[in-house]
Amino acid sequence: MKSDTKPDVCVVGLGYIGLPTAAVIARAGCKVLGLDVSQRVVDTINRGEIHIEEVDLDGLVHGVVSRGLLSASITVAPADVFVIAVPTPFDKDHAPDISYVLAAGKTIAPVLKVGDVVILESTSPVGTTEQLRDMIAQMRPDLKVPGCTRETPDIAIAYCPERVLPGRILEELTNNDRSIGGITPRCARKALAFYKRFVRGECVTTDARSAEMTKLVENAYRDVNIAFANELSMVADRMGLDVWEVIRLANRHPRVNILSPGPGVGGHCIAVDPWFIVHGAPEETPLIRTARGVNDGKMHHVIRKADALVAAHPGAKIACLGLAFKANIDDFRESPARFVAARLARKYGERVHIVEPYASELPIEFTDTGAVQIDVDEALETCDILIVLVDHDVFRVVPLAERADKLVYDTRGIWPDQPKLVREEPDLVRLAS
Ligand code: SAJ
Repeated sequence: MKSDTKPDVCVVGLGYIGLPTAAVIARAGCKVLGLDVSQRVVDTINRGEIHIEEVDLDGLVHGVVSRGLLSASITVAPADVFVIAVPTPFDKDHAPDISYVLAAGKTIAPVLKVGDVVILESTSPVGTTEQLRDMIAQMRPDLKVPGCTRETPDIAIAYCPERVLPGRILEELTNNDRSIGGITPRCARKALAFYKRFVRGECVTTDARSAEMTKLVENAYRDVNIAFANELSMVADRMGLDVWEVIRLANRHPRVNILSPGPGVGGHCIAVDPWFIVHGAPEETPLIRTARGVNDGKMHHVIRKADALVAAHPGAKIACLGLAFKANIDDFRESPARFVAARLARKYGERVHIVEPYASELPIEFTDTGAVQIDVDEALETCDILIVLVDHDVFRVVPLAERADKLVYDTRGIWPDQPKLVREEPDLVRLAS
């Protein structure tokens, strides 16, 4: 890669991370080719449109596509820097599946040339970047690859995890600090020079394995801390206490900062990544494993409590507020709210009403349940019981006067002034236990 000119970049995988990343790199003036296996995705992007929702992404993609800086294809082409941002799911035994990463490596290997930089961004179990390197070495015996040669390698390979928060991706892609782990220090320096083109946050170099573990640790840390909050909420239910009040007071201690309980942990990162650590060191991870169990268990606790509440009020009209996996986004993947609402819809049918301002229609599992989608105003006018599953701002701002006579099960603690909360019905807590 010539240091004086802007590198041509190929981003493999145009999903929630790959597409915003490609767009931000293009905005920095690099010519970017986005690769995806879906022709539909490729066509959408080449029209200057997007297939995912993210704040301000539509305008950015439209701009860089129309300026000729970003294009998409299902066929690889030579570039100077390759950024791999493909999914790394796990199987039914929670074992990580890195086949998409290796498939991406297989795709780019034939076009690699001397001077190229390959960067893996996908959340990956420790050792994946080395496996990617081994695969490239196998496919391209003509290239000297880092860690496998005593001479100066022909290419650089590094791991640099994304750490952006859905809903704030564009801002965080630019402003967050980055950990850049090279297979060798030289690889890290090459990748660093690339990230410096579009990242304003600090870029810290390390080795590839440490960077892989860092990403997993960040999400496991959050999972464990959310589990603590969720466990407290179940203890508080048992004791008839308001967990929000207890947390508010405890957080006044200068060294205590308890997170917020909710209906469980959703999304595709925090509920997944801790398993990569557990899988790598099963004997040494009782805490991380237990936290996963607590957070999954919290969803079932909410289901039992909501079910007991609805069953105890025959004829009452129920509104489930929210389906998204967290506040103010339209992402419904792995969402505990969606799961809880669907369970109620299947059991109680037309008594159940779903309020989700970020969904134009209800997800497939609500079909034929009898449950219907209504807006928040109609819910406030017509429903007797409100079950708050997501802390969308549009719910948070509902004034007390409009909900004072409702029976509320608030799993997110958005209405601390609510007079009739479910926790005040001790029989329900007993039923839910
Ligand atoms: N949640 C709670 N209580 C809280 C905080 C979150 O119940 O106090 C729930 C949310 O409602 C949601 C889930 O946890 O269901 C996850 O939400 P989140 O906002 O904690 O995280 P994600 O999944 O949107 O993004 C995370 C972020 N990781 C960390 O904060 C350590 C993000 O920076 C990562 O880039 C992203 O995972 C990822 O891609 O790995």
